[in-house]
Amino acid sequence: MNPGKPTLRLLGCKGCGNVIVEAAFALAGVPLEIEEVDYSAGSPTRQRLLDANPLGQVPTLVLEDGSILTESLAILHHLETLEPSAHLIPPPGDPHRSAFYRWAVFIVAALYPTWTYGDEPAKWVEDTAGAKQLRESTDRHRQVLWKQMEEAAGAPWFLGERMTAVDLYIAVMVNWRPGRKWFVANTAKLEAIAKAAAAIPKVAAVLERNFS
Ligand SMILES: N[C@@H](CCC(=O)N[C@@H](CS)C(=O)NCC(=O)O)C(=O)O
Repeated sequence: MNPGKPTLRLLGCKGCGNVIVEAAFALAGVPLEIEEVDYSAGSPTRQRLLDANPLGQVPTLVLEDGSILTESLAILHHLETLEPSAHLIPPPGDPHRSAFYRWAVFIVAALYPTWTYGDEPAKWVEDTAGAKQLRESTDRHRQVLWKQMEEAAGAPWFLGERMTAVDLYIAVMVNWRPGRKWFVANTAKLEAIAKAAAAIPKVAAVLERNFS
């Protein structure tokens, strides 16, 4: 294999969850080709995404042999297998491993769905007033969850001395609703983690490409 040639292809869109994966790959020094897709109904690239991932979500990773890996945390695990020196997941025996799993799963299983169901509520609730309520309730619930994370956050990184993939989720997700000003006002520790991650040049380049 030519180490300079990207063999993995990430389907994603600007500013979406794939940014977490892009930042992790950049830190690990594993080449990745990005294919821009738009998951919205009616978009010309939606069918391409559905063919790869019937859930129609990004990130979706196409592996060297054409097989598909979905779910950001599963993709981060795969990266750790490819490049264990990335150290974005505490290895077996590390005292922070259980806390890593607790909070990484909290992010993907509790926090992430607040956007999944709140971003386009009309997809899930036909009635306009109900859709508005779903948007508002998921927005409210997300703030409760972020405050729970703030309570648990360490310094300088979420789990203490060593940066992990949890910090990358934070660095990307602070750019989504409720928006950066809310984090500055309400979650000083998470804001500091996001800033610290964004100060790492390889992460900064990915964030810049996606959020500027
Ligand atoms: N559990 C998934 C969530 C992925 C997700 O919800 N991605 C959003 C974009 S940030 C998406 O594709 N939304 C479109 C949809 O759910 O239809 C993960 O962790 O990768």
